[in-house]
Amino acid sequence: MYLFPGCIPCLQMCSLKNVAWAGFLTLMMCASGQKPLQTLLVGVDHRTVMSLNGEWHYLVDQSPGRALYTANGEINDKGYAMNEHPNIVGKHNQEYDFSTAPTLKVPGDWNTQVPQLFNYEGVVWYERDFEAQPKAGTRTFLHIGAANYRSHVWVNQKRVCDHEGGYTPFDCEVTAVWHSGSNFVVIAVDATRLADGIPSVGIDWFNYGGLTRDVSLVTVPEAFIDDYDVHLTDGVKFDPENAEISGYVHVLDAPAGTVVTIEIPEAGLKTSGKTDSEGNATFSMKAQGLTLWSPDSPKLYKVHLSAGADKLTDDIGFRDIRVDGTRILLNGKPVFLQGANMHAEAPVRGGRAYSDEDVSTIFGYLKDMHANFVRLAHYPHDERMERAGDRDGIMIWSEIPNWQHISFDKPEVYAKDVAMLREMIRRDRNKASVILWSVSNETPNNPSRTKFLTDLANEARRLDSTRLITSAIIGPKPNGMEMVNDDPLCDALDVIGQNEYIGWYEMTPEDADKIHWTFPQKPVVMSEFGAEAKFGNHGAVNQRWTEEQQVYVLQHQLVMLSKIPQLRGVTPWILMDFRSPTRNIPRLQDGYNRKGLISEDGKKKQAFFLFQKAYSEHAVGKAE
Ligand code: GCB
Repeated sequence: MYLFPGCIPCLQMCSLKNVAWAGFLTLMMCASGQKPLQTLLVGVDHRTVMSLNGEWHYLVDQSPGRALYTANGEINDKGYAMNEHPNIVGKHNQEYDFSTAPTLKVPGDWNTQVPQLFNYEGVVWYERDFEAQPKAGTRTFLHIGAANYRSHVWVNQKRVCDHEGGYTPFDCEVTAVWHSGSNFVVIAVDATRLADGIPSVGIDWFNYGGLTRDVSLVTVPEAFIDDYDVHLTDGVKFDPENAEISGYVHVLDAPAGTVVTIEIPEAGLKTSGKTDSEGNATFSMKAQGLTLWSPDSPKLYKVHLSAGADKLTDDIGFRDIRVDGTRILLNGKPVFLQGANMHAEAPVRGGRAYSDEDVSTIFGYLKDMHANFVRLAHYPHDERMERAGDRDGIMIWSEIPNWQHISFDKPEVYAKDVAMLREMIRRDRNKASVILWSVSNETPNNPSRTKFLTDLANEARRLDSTRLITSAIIGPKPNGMEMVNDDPLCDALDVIGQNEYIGWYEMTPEDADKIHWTFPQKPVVMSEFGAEAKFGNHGAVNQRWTEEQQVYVLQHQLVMLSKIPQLRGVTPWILMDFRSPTRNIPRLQDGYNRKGLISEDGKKKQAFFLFQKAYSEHAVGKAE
């Protein structure tokens, strides 16, 4: 979500009448009077960019951001952002110097790079010099894949943007502030958890701070393609005989009537359209004989887009996903989702996942397990994950970090949520692998939360009608052996996600055999269940933290799951052990949530093989 200079107080000051995105933008304008930055470039990983990955100098701010925030909470533009250097002779001036400061690798969290910063959740200042040769007739954006949690960006001492949200990309225009020769960028990243943040302060994962994903400079023509949506038209029914590809190409700052072309040579398709006064060109074209994307055949087509001087080629798959009663249909065929949950943590290396290698290791585990699905908990992961899902045929659940307790009664928090939802959808709407947008995880069942998340689910549907909307629900409390999910949030969902920890946090493993579930008549994905075990810790099935007990709990879960007629997917919690500062049993947890089927250093526990076998035999549930 973009913030503008002066807009943090604005979030509290302004009255919010319309909480939709447009209203949010109005809100952002009201204090600063500035036009909000709306650019969020789609498909950056398919453009030629100048990478700014690598070593960045850094300074650690005194908590809670002494150099970043003024006494009244505004952003200090005259401090470290100036990137001045101390006088060694002569008049005393500054007492910092980026040029001789130590460096951090970008992308990367600071926690796993500098031992002293392991638990640091405050402000770190990053600085990097770069050479540039701006070309006339072009515009350039600094693209930041993700920075956790709030970021403030200056180029050559001018603030170019501010952003809140740790897991989605943003772009800051530098055209007016950079020049030929040597330039510098300073970014202050504040990882402080906020009561009104998303997520809020209490989380069961590690709050890695920093510039955690790729950073690059993207140069585009003056009018350029900033957003597009190319999908198989989702008509009232799936009808491959009359297949059609439709969508839009948005050309920012294009004069109305700019010609846009969309070409898919391998499918023999080409069409063109003209932008309207908003820069939007919609299109649709008949597309018979397409090879549709599916896990068995993850076919991607090269899609060439061009508009005026700008062009871009993306790899896009076409598929239809919909719900029919309690079934999930992929390309008209019932599908059962065999998956696992995953946090964005790098196998073996540890820390935030950001590289091709991290992603290929994770997808290697999923393939080895015979999974066709992954729930990317609890926030959008690196875009490489969706790209890998597209290539490898793994369907994806993508979620925004509405985790448990959020300030559901605050309109400004809703506005932030809509912005994050929009950023998530915008980045990944062209990825065939993404089949589910999740609006939340385990939120308390009360009227303000239900209204908030129902509105958000409807907003997601409005933004993207080609996917299914879900949420991971927690509760009900067992009534004897009866579990009745009557959460009103289910009304707003296409697919119900259900979390439960029978046999671990509640009841006994054997109780699971006797449990009877009742759900609204919709498809259900059992989105979390599990038990903790330390790899290599062995013992009896009633001995906590052993691999044997983890398997025992999961075996009983499988008995229970096989009796839920509308079960259409499972994602055990979790593929890999992950860091969580709330998990503090020495020698067993040591700061890790140990419900992984695989340890953080890549060792497969017995539970992994339980699922590997069950999934290879398609033994967990039925597609219809
Ligand atoms: C949950 C949460 C997840 C936790 C997990 C656990 O219900 O959704 O974020 O990590 O339980 O291990 O307790």
